[in-house]
Amino acid sequence: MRIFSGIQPTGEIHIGNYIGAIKQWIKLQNENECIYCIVDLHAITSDYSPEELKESIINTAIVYLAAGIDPERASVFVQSEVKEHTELCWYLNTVTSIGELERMTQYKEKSKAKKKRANAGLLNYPILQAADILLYDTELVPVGEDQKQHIELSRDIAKKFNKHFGKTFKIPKAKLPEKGARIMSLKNPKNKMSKSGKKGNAISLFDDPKTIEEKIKSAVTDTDNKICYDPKNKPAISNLLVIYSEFKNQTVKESEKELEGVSYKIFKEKLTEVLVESLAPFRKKRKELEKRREVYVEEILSRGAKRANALASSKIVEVRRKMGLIN
Ligand code: AQP
Repeated sequence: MRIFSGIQPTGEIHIGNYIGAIKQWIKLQNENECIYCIVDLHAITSDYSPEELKESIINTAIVYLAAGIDPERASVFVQSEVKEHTELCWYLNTVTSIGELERMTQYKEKSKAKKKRANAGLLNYPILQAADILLYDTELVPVGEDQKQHIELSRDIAKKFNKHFGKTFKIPKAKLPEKGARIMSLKNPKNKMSKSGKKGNAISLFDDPKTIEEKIKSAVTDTDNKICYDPKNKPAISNLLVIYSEFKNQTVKESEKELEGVSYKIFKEKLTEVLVESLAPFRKKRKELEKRREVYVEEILSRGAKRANALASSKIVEVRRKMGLIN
């Protein structure tokens, strides 16, 4: 199967991004044709510093590789290096209604924070995402739960285009992890763990042991001292329990059994230990990759872009032809 997914180079990648997206990517790369993109054109819809963007793009590539993406099995590339993404985005604009875009939760949340100053890119973001996905005849899109609505819209856009211009695009499906599709903030379990969230809300993939310990120590818990999975009544502990289970590679049921009768204090110590141990190889790998960023990492991105370009350029010819444009 053809798989496509991406992450924005907008900050420190956290364990929510890992559990929701990257962990799935790693599993899928063994038996599928995987394309993992660094979506820099999405990132520029938020406030950003042009001086820091390039650095952030390469850092995101390093995260992919350090976390376990194998460039021999998957193509890793930067979105803006394949121009067909923006070209297809324009074509798809013409089959997408403004009403559909205004209904998107992410747009509503992000534009609310901006009041009247929200840029048009924020509204059109899901069309570019649809272009990213449809350009590669993608069948599966491994993402966290927050992106489910955008993938639904990509499906609708593809169906509309196909109806109008004849069968052109595959209809992609979102793939969410069974558990951990929405890892919550350590500071407030009602909010999603996020790169742009409150300080201490997220654990970065490269946090050092001391930082992990401090963040887990100050993570909010629920009343009473029982460790069980009950997201409605015990959202904070349920969230920590999911994180614990994901890094121990065991089911939540198995974790509940293991932690029966254990206090919150001891649970937090155990969680810290598991995170420190699990994230240590990522820190080590990143250190090695940092030294090779100019040659090795950039070479991987350039190879990935070539491969993506080959697929994208033949698809865009088909799209232009179907739309009656001159090739
Ligand atoms: N808390 C989360 N739990 C599970 N999955 C998550 N994802 C994000 N947060 C969680 C998944 O990670 C992938 C990449 O996300 P993105 O870079 O496109 O941006 P995002 O969803 O907007 O992530 P952040 O961390 O919340 O960034 P900011 O703060 O910049 O908006 C996606 O598959 C997403 O579902």
